[in-house]
Amino acid sequence: MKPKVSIIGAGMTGSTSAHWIADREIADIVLVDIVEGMPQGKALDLQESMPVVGKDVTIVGTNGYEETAGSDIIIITAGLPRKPGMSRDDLLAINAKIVGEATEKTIKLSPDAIYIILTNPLDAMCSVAMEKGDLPRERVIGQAGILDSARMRAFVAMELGVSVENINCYVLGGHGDSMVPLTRHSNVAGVPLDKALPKDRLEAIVERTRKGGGEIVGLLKTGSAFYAPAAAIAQMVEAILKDKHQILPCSVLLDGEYGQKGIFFGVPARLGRKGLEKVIEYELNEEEMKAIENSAKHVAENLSKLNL
Ligand code: TXD
Repeated sequence: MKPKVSIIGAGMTGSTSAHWIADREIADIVLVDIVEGMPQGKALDLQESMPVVGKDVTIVGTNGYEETAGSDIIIITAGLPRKPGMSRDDLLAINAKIVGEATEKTIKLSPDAIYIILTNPLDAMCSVAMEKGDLPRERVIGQAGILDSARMRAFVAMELGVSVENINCYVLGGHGDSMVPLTRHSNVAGVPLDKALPKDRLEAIVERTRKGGGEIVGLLKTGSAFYAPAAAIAQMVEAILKDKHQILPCSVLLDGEYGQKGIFFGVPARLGRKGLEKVIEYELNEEEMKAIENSAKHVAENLSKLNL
């Protein structure tokens, strides 16, 4: 029997995650949404594409939760996305309610599931899921850092005309405009970014990375990014289900690492079959630590508004 992954919220990111996960042939998938017929329609359409791509995966769509029973992983994307002019934080109260309910309903039917959270504001929503599901730290992981790092990698690749596979970038911190792109730890085939690019070009790439989500929202006008966030989700799912012990930038609950405690925050995290295995701590200089503290302050402020 294949592992089972349930995705709560079958909108843009949810259904695209289903697509990327199905294409990796790593799990059967359940898509849940409150919109009648929509998850069923998307699941059936995706199921009908499987013969073409040659993948044996079952995809089910539903408006209820019964079908999610016994899931290995629950992915929560349910909630509202940003509209132009909105910050991720504007979504706080409404999405906290949605994520809280989705966690309470799913944990009853899948008591051992690992939760991957996508809904914004991301770091605060991870805290909501942990609290409502009474989950241990290992089993709640937020997706943000893979996306932010991938954006930076894409921009560097475009700038240098080099394969994306040669480019390693690490963006840490909260998933917001205060995120921390670590240029000193990022490199092109081993050459540090500050040696591979002129200072002004590197600064422009850092700035574009920080505003990367807003750039897409501004273009789409009716929603936010979905291909890249969903690809990131699929990478996390594979790292967990295949017990890869892969180090990926993810939002996890800190317990003293990077000088922070009690908040979900983007850090390099080693993922395996039990979820979070270890937080990797980089040696940071004073300037980088300051940027981390500033970003952590923002996440903590958001969290305090929720009264969890
Ligand atoms: O990197 C990241 N963390 C992010 C986060 C990248 C992209 C999107 N990010 C956030 O994910 C975004 O700001 C939103 O908070 C969520 C979902 O974004 P998406 O683009 O997928 O939004 P959609 O297309 O509107 O889909 C949301 C779906 C929609 O179909 C609703 O009907 C459904 O969520 N929804 C629910 N499903 C189940 N149960 C409940 N209660 C519910 N409420 C809404």
